[in-house]
Amino acid sequence: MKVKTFRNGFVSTFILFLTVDSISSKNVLIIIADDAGFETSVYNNTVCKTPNLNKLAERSSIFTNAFTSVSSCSPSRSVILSGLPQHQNGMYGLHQDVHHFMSFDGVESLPKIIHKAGIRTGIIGKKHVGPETVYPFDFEETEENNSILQVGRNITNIKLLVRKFLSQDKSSPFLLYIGFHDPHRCGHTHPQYGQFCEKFGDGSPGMGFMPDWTPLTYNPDDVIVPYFVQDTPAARRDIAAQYTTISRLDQGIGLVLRELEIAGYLDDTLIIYTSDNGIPFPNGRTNLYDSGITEPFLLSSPLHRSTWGMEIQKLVSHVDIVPTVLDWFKIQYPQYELLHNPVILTGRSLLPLLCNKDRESEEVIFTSHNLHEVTMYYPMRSIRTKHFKLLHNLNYLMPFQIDQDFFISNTFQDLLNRTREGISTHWYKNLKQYYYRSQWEFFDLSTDPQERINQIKNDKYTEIIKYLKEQLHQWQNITSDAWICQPQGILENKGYYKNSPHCFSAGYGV
Ligand SMILES: [Ca+2]
Repeated sequence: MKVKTFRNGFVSTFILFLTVDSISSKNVLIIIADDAGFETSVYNNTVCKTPNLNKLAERSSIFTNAFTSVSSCSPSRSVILSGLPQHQNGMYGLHQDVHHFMSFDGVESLPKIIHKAGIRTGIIGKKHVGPETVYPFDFEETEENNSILQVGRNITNIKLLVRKFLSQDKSSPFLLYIGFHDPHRCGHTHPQYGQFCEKFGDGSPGMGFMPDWTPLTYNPDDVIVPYFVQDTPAARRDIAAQYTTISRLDQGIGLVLRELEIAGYLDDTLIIYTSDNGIPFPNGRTNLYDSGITEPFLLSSPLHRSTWGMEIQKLVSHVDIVPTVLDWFKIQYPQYELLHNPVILTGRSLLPLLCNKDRESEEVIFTSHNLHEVTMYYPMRSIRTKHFKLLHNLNYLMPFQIDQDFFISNTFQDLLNRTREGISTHWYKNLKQYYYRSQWEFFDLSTDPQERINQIKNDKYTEIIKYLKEQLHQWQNITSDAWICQPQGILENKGYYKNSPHCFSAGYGV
C-alpha cells in the first residue's frame, strides 16, 4: 500500500484567518482546568455551583462541541501549547517521574513563537510538559519550582502570583497561562486530603487553610451521574467530592479575573477557558470516546461582544488554540520541519466564528492517543464529524490499560468488585468489553450519541466508513504519524523509499 501524499492539497485549507481589529494593547489569558468536565450550569448542570464560570460565560462565546486532541494530561497540554497532535510533537505520554515523555527539541511552541515577537509570557500552576527549551516562559511558577498543591490548588497563592505577573511589566503585551490542578483526583498521591483533594485548605484540622476559598459541599444523592458512569453510592460519593473541588477551581477563576480587572486588562484580553481531558471516570480520561474528549470551552473576546453569552455549535479542537492566539496577536506561524517533514498547523483560528463567519472546510475533529502512563501503550486514532465517529484501536489485541490514579478510586474499585462478585454494576458497559475492543469502531452519533453500538460491519455505512478511513489516513500523513501503517503494516520511508513511502505487510496474518 502506498502512503498517499496530500500535503500540498491540504495546505490551502489551513491558512490562518486574520480578522481582528486593532486595539491598543492585546493580551491573552489561557485557563486550563485539570480533568474538568461539564460540572457547571454553563453547560446545564444546575447542581454544581460555579458562579464565576457563569460570569465568565456571560462575556464569552460558549462552545458546545469542543474536543481535546488527546485525553491525557501531558499530551493534551503539549497539543494546547504546540498546536500539533501528540504523535507529531513527540509528547506520547505523561511527562512526570518514570513516564518521562518529552516533545521533540525542534517543536516551535506557542510561548517560544510569541516571545520572539516581543510578547511577555507567564505560566502559573500545572505545566506538565517539557523539555524546558521547547516550552520556555518568561515567568514560571509551576510544579517544577513549587509544590503542585500550592501553585495548582491554593487559590490565594494563585491570586498573588497573578498579581505579581501583571504588575511586573506594564509595557509589553502578555500571554498568561494558568494551569489549575483542580479538579484532578489526588487519592493516589495525597489521600489524606480526600479523593479529589477536596479537603485541602478547607480549614479542618490538619488540612490547612486558604482564606479565599469557601468550600461548597454536596449531598451524593443530589449529584448528576453522567451516562458513562455507574449510578452507585460509591460513584456518587466521588462525584460529590469532585464538585467540592470544582468550587475551588471556580472561586480561583473568579480571583484571577478580578486581578485582571484590577490591573486594567479585562477589556483588552482574550480569555480561553477549557480543560485538558475528560473526567477521571470510566470511559472518560484516556479514552477517545466522546465521554473522554468533549471539553468545556469558553472564548471571551472583548472585540466580539455581539457573541457574548451565545452558544457556538461548530466542532472545534484544542489544536485550534495556537492558531487562535496567533491570529489575535497577528503573528505568523513559522516555517520549519520536524522529522524531515514540513510542519503544518491543522487547527484553525476560532476568531472568524465570533464574527458569525463559517470556516472554509467541513467540520471534522481528529484525535490521537499513544499512552498515558508509560505502561499504558494503547495507540488510537480517530476522526469525528458532526454525525459519525471512526475509531482505530491499533493495539486491540491487548487489553485497554487502567492508570494508577483511576484504579485506586472508589468508582473503579466499586466497578471491579461488583464485576468480580457477579452483582449488577449499574454501568452501561461491562469491564470485558471495556478492556477488549475491536480494531475499528464506528458510531452513528445522530442515533447513538453514547457510542453504544459499533456499526463497523453494517453495510449501510460502507461508503462513509471508507471515506472516513481515507480522511484519517490523509491526516496521519500530513501530521507525520509514525503509526500510519500500524498495526498490520511496516512503514518504509527512508533510503530507497525516501521519496515514495510505503506500508509493507509484515504478514502478521499468516
Ligand atoms: Ca488532566
